[in-house]
Amino acid sequence: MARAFIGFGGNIGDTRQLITDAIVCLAQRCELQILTKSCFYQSAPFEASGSDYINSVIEIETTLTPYGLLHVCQAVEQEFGRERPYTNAPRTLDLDILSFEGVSQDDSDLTLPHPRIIERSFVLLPLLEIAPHFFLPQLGELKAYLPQVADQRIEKLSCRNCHCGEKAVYSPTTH
Ligand code: PH2
Ligand code: MG
Ligand code: MG
Repeated sequence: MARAFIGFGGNIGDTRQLITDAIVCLAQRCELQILTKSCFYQSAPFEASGSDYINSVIEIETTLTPYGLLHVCQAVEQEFGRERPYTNAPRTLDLDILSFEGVSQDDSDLTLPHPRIIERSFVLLPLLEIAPHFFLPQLGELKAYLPQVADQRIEKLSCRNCHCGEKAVYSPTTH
C-alpha cells in the first residue's frame, strides 16, 4: 500500500459537484481508499484563462503503481468530459497526482512529486489543510513555501460540515 495525494481542479460547469462525483467514482475502485478530503477553494486562473477555478486535494491509500493511478485519474477525467484543445485550456475536471509515497521520477508522462506543487496556492493550501506537516525530501516542509504564493488570489469556501469558510482569504500571518 502506498499513500498518494491527488489534486482536483476545474473551471467549467458545477465544479464542486463534479469533484464530489469524481471522488465517489474513485472511491468505488477496490485498488484505492480515500483517506482525507480537503475543503474546496476558489482561485484565480493561474497562468491560464477563463473563470475562477475550484480546487481541492485528497489523500488516498492505494495498491496501484504510479502509472496505474495515472490511468485511473485519466479515465475519470474522460468520464467527466475533459477535453484538451490547448495547454491550460478551461476544463471540466483535472486530476493531478501530486505525490506518491516513496516515488521520485522525472518521466515525460508522469513527474513525481508534481514539479509545480510549491508554486501554486491552489495546490499548497488544500494540501497543507489535510497534511499540515507535508514534507518532501527534495523540498523540505511545504508550509515554508506559503509566503511565495501569498499574492495568488484564493478563497477557502465554506462547507456544510465545518466552519472553514469563515476565514475567507488566505493571509500568510494567519496560517
Ligand atoms: N490548473 C492549471 C492551470 N491553472 N489555476 C487554478 N487556479 N487552478 C487550477 O487547477 C489550474 C490553474 C493547469 O492544470
Ligand atoms: Mg493541473
Ligand atoms: Mg492535469
